Amino acid sequence: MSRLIVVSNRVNPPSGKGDESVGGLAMALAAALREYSGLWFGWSGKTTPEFTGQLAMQRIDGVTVATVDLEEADVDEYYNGYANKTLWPLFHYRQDLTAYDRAYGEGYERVNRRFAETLRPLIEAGDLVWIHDYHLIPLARELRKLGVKNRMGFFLHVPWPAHQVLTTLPGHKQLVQAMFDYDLVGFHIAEYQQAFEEYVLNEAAGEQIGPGLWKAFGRTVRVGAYPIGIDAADFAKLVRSARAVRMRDLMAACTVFRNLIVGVDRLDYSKGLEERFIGFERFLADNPDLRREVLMLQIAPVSREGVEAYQEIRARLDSLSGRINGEFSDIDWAPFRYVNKNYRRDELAGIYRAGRVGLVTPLRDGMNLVAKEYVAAQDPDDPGVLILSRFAGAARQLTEALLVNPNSPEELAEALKQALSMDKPERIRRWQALYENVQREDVTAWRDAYVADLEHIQARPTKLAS
Ligand code: GDG
Repeated sequence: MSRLIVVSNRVNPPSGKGDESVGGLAMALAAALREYSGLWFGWSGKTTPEFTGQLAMQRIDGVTVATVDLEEADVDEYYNGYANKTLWPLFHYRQDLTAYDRAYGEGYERVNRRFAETLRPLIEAGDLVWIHDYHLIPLARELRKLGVKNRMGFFLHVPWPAHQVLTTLPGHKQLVQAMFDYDLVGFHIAEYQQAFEEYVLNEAAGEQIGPGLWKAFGRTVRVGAYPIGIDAADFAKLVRSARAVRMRDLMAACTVFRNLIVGVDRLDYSKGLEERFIGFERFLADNPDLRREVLMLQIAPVSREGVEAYQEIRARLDSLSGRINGEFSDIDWAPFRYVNKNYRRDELAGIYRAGRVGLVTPLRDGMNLVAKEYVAAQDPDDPGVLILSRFAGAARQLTEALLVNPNSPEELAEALKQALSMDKPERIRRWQALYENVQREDVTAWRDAYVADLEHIQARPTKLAS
């Protein structure tokens, strides 16, 4: 088995002490690396007055991690800038929030160069290099410039947008060209892969030269869909843990004679939180008879606070949650609990289990692991109902959820009503189909499928005559 080097912007394997960072990528990579004698490289999350390329190496929970500090300008232009103010909103179809600032693009290129120079000495012959997400698209190109011939793969955790959207980005061609320095490019679902292929056909005069094999810019790259999953076995253990059971009991005590509707999301505009709150408000307005029978709990730990759009959405959610409780609460009862705290994973498992309804309604989401965690946490004899946005990648797999358009308050309100009145046999039937998928297509299956494909690519494609 080749050694695996995983690269992502942030390197944060769970410490095992319950103080995990929030985010799907960290969860998935930690699980993926556990079985490989490998290395995880990325930014430490810290800044230094001047970039030195000094590596900090440590072992965390069985994983060797190597991190490097960045300059403040790097964080502004690369992380907060090009990654989170340009590519993140654009790839989630939020052109209204996309900053097209040349300095951000320059910072992005600079940091990818710096990462390449720092990582280069750690790469040995035969290593597989697996680079993750939109922060690091040009990293293979920079490593190739430094003479790295190893097999290198890229996996995109967010959606790949339609080519009409991508072409609004100045420098889009350069970005896509950089993907041809990889041997394998992976997406969550076929829809994103097809959007990439359409770009290659329409904008790069590329051609398909075999199944999943594309030629453009004088190079070839293999592309494929690899739907990410959760560590289902680990989650099953978490649900049985003492903390999870206590949390479930606590939630049950808070909802005597009431049904719990639960949402858990990083506080991000892509997650459809405003639309979800408005949908719940509509449900309360349309169903006076059911109102007192529900409690909605939304957990939304804050993220990316250095980006204005996140400060703005936080303020809007504060005001919306206040409005809903102000409008519908009684002296002995309030319909909505909105919490910005970060919970331990075992506690989250207990909260999911207590939820009669899991409300997962992003406007766009590469995959969405919360939907899968909610399913994994349910009681097989009395499971809750998953309401899922059709615009989450997970909707392609979790087809027995109640699939909704998250932009429609009416659809959300109707789905809530349907979920709350669903009889037990139907809940069990739907849940069994969902759980079968969550177990089968788990994080191990994802990692194994991707790494096997990368390993089977013989050598780096040579430059073709175009
Ligand atoms: C990106 C893509 C794709 C949430 N609150 C707490 C907490 N979380 C954990 C959840 C889940 C993770 O964060 C969120 O994962 P998602 O997949 O839902 O979303 P993103 O962070 O946006 O992830 C996404 C993913 O990458 C993987 O490819 O699915 O589409 O956007 O695991 O449980 N964890 C803890 N406390 C919290 O309060 N400990």
